Amino acid sequence: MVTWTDFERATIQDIFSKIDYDIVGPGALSRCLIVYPWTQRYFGSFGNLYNAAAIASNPKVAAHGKVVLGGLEKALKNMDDIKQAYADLSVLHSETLQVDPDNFKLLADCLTIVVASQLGKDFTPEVHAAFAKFLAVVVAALRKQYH
Ligand code: HNI
Repeated sequence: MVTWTDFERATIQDIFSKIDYDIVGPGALSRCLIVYPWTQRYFGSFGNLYNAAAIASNPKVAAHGKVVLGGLEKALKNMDDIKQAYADLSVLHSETLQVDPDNFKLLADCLTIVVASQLGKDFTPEVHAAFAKFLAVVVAALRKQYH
């Protein structure tokens, strides 16, 4: 069971209230596909992922980036039991999509970079630590079905 301080709870809520989902979701997913090109293998139906420009302007990547953020919002709304909230997502990623779970951390790192660039000076070390903890719990919940 994960415990959250009041600061962490307030900070995570605050981050999500400040970020633009239409920028962060697509930005993080396209960054992940560009920087870690092996992650492209799961998105064979998304069409042209030939180079960075193609990935950044691919509408399916953008749409799926927003879906991923919708997934994070589910974690936000269920902070006291993210594992349970993510049970189906974990089964989907492990058994149906067969995503290598190491990739979750890579996408989480890309999300951190894009959120940091959105928040600017508000992304203090304390805010970074709270967001890193949130993403670590999300990644652990996604990995649950793999154990
Ligand atoms: Ni992921 C589908 C959330 C990491 C590959 N993913 C989803 C869906 C959500 C989601 C939500 C939609 C589920 C549904 O339709 O019911 N994915 C998340 C979250 C993370 C994550 C919150 C980590 C922060 N997914 C990853 C990673 C990969 C990945 C790292 C591959 C590298 N996900 C997929 C694929 C699909 C998917 C592939 C199906 C896409 C489609 O539409 O065909």
